[in-house]
Amino acid sequence: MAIDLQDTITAIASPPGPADRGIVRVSGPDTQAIVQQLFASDDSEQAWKSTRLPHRWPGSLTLPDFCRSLPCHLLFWPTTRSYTGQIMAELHLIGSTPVLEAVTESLCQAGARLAGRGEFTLRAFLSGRIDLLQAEAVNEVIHATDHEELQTALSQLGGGITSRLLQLRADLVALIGDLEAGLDFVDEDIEFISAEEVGLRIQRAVSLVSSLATDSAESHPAGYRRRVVLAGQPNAGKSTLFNRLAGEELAVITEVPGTTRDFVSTVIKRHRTEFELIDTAGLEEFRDQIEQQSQTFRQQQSATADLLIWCRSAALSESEQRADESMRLQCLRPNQNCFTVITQCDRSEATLIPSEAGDTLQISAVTGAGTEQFEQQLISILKDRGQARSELLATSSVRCRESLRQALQALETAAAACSQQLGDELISLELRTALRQLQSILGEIYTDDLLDHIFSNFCIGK
Ligand SMILES: Nc1nc2c(ncn2[C@@H]2O[C@H](COP(=O)(O)OP(=O)(O)OP(=O)(O)O)[C@@H](O)[C@H]2O)c(=O)[nH]1
Ligand SMILES: [Mg+2]
Repeated sequence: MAIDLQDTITAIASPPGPADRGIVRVSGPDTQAIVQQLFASDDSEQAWKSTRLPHRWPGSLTLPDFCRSLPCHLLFWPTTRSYTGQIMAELHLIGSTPVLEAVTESLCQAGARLAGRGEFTLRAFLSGRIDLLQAEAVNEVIHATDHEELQTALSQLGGGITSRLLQLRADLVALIGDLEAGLDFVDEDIEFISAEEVGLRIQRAVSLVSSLATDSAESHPAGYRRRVVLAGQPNAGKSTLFNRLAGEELAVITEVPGTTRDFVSTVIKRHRTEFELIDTAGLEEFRDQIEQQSQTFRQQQSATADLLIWCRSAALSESEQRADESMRLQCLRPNQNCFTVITQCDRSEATLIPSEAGDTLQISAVTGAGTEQFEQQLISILKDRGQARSELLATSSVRCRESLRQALQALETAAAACSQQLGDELISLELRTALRQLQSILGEIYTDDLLDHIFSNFCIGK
């Protein structure tokens, strides 16, 4: 995208189709010179041309191909204190598509250029009126499909998350300053800030970034169906449980360990909650190419699960249970949602424990014992996850996910360096990495390709 802020741009800013009122927007240094070729205000002095304050001016538009002038209100921002950070005008007139098209055409003949997608908001961003998170929110406010989405978009547009990130950025800059000032006096044993305070300030940063990182990792576009993956050792009873939940015999079940090779998936609907349930091969060492492929499938499905159900057979001995627990941990990705279910409980002497006892439930997919409780728990976990309102919009989450992860990693390394007294130089280096990631989240560091990607999803006129 070639970015030229010296061009004066114009576009229809109201939705397509007939309406009582339509809006044509103009922004750029020649706005006044261009608009005055078409517009005359009702006052004989044409005061709008000399004012320094934004104002609404009633008047009329004269277009070359129209025999009569059109009633029109001009909203004029004569300085850079406008949405785009440039001189800006809006012509509010009758919402007829041919009229609005004729107005933009005449404005182009008078020296403007047709704006590209999102170019007004792009200018707002480039002039520093809004940051990238707010720019993304503009589009989401327009396209919000429900109240929840609108609330998140409005809060992000209003700078809710931005102000917290700016505060964090300021804290990091100050902390780096304190640490690096001390480096110059290291021989004289002058300490600008105590190690305890450094640790506390890093922890504050970790807690904000880690909650945003979790938020963004779990954020999905509207209509996303969550994925629940059954995992565990061979013969743990995964496929039996899968078939019970599916209500039909979809997966092959045998007493031979390693029966499931490909993964099997089905969509389950319960109490207005819909999710995808996936049965995978048991976790084990592979001995041939087929097993290797099954393990790859299993690993891919587990890694992308929103919720992992770890199936552990009640028939395992205590030491086998401990080994099974380390396999579960090996299978989980960091911060992944998981709960363990003790399967085949009819094969063991153990008595059933009630669900309130934690996230470990005993069931038998053969007799049906505990399966109702299990389903209820599953649904309530999915509902909780679905209702947790994210602070970041899905589009921003996707863009910022990697930056948040790297920022968190750098902050955690800085915290560890601090507690192990590895030196201020190392801490400061990590904090600088975190700071760079924050800057790209806020859009202080960007590439033209990134801007192109974000603003190409906007409509023209916004
Ligand atoms: N008694 C009893 N047997 C069960 C139960 N669940 C599964 N089984 C039996 O355990 C064996 C293995 O069950 P599967 O469902 O195939 O186990 P899996 O975890 O899918 O096994 P792999 O596909 O090999 O990883 C079969 O013979 C099942 O009939 C249960 O709740 N009670
Ligand atoms: Mg199976």
